[in-house]
Amino acid sequence: MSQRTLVLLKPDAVRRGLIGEIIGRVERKAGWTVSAMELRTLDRETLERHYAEHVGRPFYEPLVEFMSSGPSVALVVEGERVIEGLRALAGPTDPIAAAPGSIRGDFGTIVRENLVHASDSPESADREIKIFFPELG
Ligand code: RTP
Ligand code: MG
Repeated sequence: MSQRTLVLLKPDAVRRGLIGEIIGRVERKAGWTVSAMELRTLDRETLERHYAEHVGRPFYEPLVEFMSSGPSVALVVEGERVIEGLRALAGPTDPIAAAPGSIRGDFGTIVRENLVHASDSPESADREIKIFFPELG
């Protein structure tokens, strides 16, 4: 089933010059295409919507500080089972637990600075795409 997912290349990925490397991995998957893309520094309001489920948790403030510390790249990727596929390509949240071959396993350092975000369900994907690309609603 063809799906859409919202991917963020977080500020650590942009700072470390990994935009091409990460998008290359996405594009090499047969049948997946990038259908929207924008580079911008995310503001608090956008992050509060995006990370609504985490507001009030101990890691929320440091997460927002990090996520607004420089530009991110927001992407919509389309393709067959792309939601599950991009979570697998990213690897587990904690890079220490992420296997080599995954983006977080190959490049991750600490849990907060884990390079990428990918929507975790079709409902999240719809919600998050509206935040970053309202014109795609
Ligand atoms: P994401 O939402 O960014 O795709 O990551 P995820 O689903 O793998 O992880 P999630 O639990 O949604 O956490 C969101 C982001 O918050 C940071 N985090 N820090 N204990 C901590 O310090 C901690 N836990 C989570 C990470 O940047 C994580 O990706
Ligand atoms: Mg998440």
